[in-house]
Amino acid sequence: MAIITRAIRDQFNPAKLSECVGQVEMITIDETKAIVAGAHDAFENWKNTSSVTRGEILRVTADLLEQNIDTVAETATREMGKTKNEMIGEVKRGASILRYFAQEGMRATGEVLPSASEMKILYSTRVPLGVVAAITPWNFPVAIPLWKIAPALVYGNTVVWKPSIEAALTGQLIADLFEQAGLPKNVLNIVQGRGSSVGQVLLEAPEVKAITFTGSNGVGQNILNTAGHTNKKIQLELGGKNAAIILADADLNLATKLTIEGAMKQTGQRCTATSRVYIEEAVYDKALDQLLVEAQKIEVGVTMGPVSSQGQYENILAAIEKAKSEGAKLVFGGGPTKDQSDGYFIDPTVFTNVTHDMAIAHEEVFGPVLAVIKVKDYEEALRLSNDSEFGLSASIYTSNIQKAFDFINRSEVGLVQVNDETGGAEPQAPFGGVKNSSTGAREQGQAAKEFFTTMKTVTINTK
Ligand code: UN1
Repeated sequence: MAIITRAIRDQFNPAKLSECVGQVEMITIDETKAIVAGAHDAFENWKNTSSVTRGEILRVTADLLEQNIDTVAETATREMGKTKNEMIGEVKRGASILRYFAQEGMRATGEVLPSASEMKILYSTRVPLGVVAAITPWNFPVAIPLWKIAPALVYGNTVVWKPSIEAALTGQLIADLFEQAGLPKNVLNIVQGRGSSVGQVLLEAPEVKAITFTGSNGVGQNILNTAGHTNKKIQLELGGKNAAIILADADLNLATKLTIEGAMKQTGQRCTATSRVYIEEAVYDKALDQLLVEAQKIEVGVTMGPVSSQGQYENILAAIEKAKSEGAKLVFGGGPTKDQSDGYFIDPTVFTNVTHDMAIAHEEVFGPVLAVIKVKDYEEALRLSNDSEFGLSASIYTSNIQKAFDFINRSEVGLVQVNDETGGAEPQAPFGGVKNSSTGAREQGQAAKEFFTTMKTVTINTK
């Protein structure tokens, strides 16, 4: 028997770098290929299993997830740094995603259509694709995997899942829960390893019929370069540079509270995070004061966790330095948290005097950094907010219903919020963006079936 040597990775706590929280065994390229082949073999049986039964397994997984909420949340907190409170919220979200898609197993899969011929019965139905590769990030180690895996499974696909190596221990717990819930062997397969090796196998494998990915634009581009010319379906959820607009007639308490929350929640590590705010000049000074009061309330190490890794830490600090060197004015935070030197802690950071050409106004930071920009009026705010390569999410804070509807119509994003923060996603609602933020069908809600199934049209001649 061949001896397999697997690389071992030590996982460290980003809040306390001396603490090793576990080890991850990385699988080899050959093992990955064998797993993909196994998922391909398992497809036939799974596809022919009643969707009601498939849904029931998701429901049981939801129950198990809730029973294990503390372990899952704690593991994620220790390996990627999100606070325990944020993780508890995310695990609950994970359970509701599973429950929503469990119900899909009982919903209609098509339509009966009239035919031009009296003799014919015509209907459409949805069928699964085959093996789906799910490649997921560390920033939502439970919710994002589940909002890909749950619809993939309930619609009858088998899945090979590569979680980010930075959330590998949490990934293993989730995969184990599906197994405990009774998912047949090889239907969901977790593969632990680097994108450049294990991930690449998934992109190239002929058995893989669809790739769903959430992460950086760079990796998204590699997926398109590798698989874009094949007939694999591709769904990419990438970056954002989400804007909030605060108009003079806004409820400033609400607007400033939610803008800081939108920017700093999860240490700014959400593709939906608020990263620039345009404030009408009539209320600029007052709104800025209130933003800073809100920022002051954040307790780094308590209500705001560290950033997830050394790479994140260095990139965010470099973006802060660049903003300073380009002439933005630092009015809050601006570097590592002084008394928290044993982890990757960065102070919530706010810049003013930001001009549209500065990197901080248009490049994604993926950290706790907010750019504040004064505008003459709504039209200027709308124009600047739309002038971005990204188009994921945007917020407007106003009490003027015409302006709110105008913004709903004219903002170039996939998710638009009125008097609410830029982030958040409910399982029953479609999620995704336009421009460089997303490629392919929307995630979640009824939109998920666009990606995870294909249609079959059936004609029966009764004559
Ligand atoms: C949220 O805002 O709660 O990676 C969800 C991300 C997004 C999900 C955001 N795909 O941050």
